[in-house]
Amino acid sequence: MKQFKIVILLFTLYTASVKSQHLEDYKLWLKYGRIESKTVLQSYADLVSQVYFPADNEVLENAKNELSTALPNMLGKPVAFSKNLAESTLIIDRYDQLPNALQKLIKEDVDNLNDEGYVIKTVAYNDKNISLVSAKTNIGILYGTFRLLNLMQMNEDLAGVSLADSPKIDLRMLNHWDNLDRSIERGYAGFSLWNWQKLPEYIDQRYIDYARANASVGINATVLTNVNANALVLTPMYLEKVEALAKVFRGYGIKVYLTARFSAPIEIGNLKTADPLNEEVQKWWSNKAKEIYARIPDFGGFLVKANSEGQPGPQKYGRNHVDGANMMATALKPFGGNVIWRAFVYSEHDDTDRAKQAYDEFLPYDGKFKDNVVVQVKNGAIDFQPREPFHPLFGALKETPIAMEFQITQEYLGFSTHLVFLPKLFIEVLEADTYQKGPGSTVAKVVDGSLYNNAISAMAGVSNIGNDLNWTGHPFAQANWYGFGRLAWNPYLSADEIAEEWLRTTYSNDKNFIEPIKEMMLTSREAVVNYMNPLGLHHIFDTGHHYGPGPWVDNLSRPDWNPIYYHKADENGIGFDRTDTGSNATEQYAPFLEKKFNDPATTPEMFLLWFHHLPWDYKLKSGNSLWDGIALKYQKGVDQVSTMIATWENAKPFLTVHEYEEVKMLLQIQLKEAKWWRNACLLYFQTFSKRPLPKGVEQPNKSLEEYRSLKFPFAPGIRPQWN
Ligand code: BDP
Repeated sequence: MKQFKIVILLFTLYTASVKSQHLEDYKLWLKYGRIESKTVLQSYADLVSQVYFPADNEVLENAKNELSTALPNMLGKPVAFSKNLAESTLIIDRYDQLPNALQKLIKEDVDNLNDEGYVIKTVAYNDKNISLVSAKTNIGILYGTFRLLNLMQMNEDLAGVSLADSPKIDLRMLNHWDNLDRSIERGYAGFSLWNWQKLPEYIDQRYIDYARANASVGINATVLTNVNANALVLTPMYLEKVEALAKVFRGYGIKVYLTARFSAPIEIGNLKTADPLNEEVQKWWSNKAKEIYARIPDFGGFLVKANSEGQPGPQKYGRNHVDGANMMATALKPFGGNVIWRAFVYSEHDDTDRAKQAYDEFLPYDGKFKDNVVVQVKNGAIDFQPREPFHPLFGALKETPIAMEFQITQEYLGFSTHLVFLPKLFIEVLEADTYQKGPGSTVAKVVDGSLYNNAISAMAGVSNIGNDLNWTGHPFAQANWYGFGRLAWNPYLSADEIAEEWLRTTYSNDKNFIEPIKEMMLTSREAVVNYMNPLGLHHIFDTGHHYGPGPWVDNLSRPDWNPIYYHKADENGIGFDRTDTGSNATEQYAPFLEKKFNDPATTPEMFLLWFHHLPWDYKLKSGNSLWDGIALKYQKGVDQVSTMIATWENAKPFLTVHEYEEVKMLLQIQLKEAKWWRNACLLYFQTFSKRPLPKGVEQPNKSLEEYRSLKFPFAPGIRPQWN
């Protein structure tokens, strides 16, 4: 009997620990684990021995709560809050509240901050060193508090800290492609967080934790609904629910936006038209704005996908994007709201190269939008591929604020089963030089508004968040949410810094763990390019769901939905000729780049087949033929995943069983799928190249027919009914 009890006890303890390990995933990079180093612990204990933190509003209370939860976890004892500023060792307060003597000590730093920035500084005050977190605004204090905790999680030496930081981009937004039925278009981490049925009464703890996580990296806006929009979200029944979410998020400096379906006046307003020049329609939108702002005074505005992939828009009435966007902008203007108008357009009635269409359509509108309109452009001209040259509208639109749209959810990068560190991709685009105002006109400078002095700057990321226990499906996909937020705050950060911060706060501060795992993260993006879309290949994904390879697909209703449109493989060679002998998409870039991209010899090889159709025996820089080069890249991608597996195995001693196992299993899937990509693509392209696989490339173990016959009717994230 006694033995039996012990077994039960052990089992209970075991299941409890497994459960709590899973719950660790939920905490994201805000784990606040106990600090192990005795010296660090002591120095932090001194730092926080008495904390002055008056909190007289919700944002400050949230900051103070974060501190009250985090510090005891990290330091092992409760926080000693004090009302006595003079005796405190850590002072967290708004600048305008500080005594003059303290203000003087940080005046210069504070003067240089913008409204969301903060200062963290050690200063000599009353004959002793104290630490100060200050800002011009409450939200600055919240960001400063999160940063302090972040530095502590990384065991940074805070003794002489002097740091002043402000976000470089105004709107740092997540775009949720969440539907009202809680499915998520291109979502791979479960269902939508927004539980519409239980709202507005039931406030899920997840809403709060979502807001905390966002605020901790500076994300300050969220679009709750899918760009393929449903007008119902604009009806009173849903607005009441949106209001409840906005109330939670407000306390963390996050503004709510909604997607606005262009035909909403017809669908929910009983009007006969949605013509933007019709007075009734204009009045309807103005009233709608008024109704929303009555509930949500800090409502951010609308995100609109119009006349794109079947979505309604102004063109139905013979009007254009400017008419549509400005009509909504007029409605929102009195309340301070913005219109984020997407430029993701390409038409089935236009046989121009799809990569050219958005530029052709939007460039003539430059300078014509109202001042509360931002045009949102995807990072590349096609569609969130593993690698694309930057979208030519960046730098070309000179008088229109242009928002960067990245995709954090991995629609084209292995869903939530592949470990791919996306900041590498984001930074490659941000660092690209547009040359539109001479050398150094980087995409980052366009996006942060500094190149053309735009009044609003914005960066959006299509969210990878769902109701999976770990939020993002793959534990390492959390790093992509984190990294997006960090880059939206500061688009000049390096991938190395971001990976290191995330690893330290999520897993461990041990160098022996961090270095190899960081390396694994940093190479993971190139690996996925290699095993999916090497040398500039793109959009060769299987139909609809985009799960796995489908380079052979040629039967979709629109030519530009078919992979064969993009790779153009034939017996003579492979690639899309976008030079002056082909679609001439190169002319949309600044002359320096146009020239460079027109010549295969000066085109970076990573974009070779994006811009050129080349013979199979074209000689690459390595000396290999194009065919051999493609095959070797596919093999390299597979080998890189094998290396990732070995690296992860070596990290086992630093990980809990759960942490180790979950990523190990996912990496096995990634390896299987990398091989699938390699085999399927090479077998298919070989039908044109008619050449053997070069030495070093593994022979596929299945036939092309077997790969072609695979069907995935239930692949996740597939488009539901769009209406
Ligand atoms: C494509 C997605 C589709 C989105 C579209 C968009 O496949 O689900 O609706 O982008 O961004 O990549 O509007």
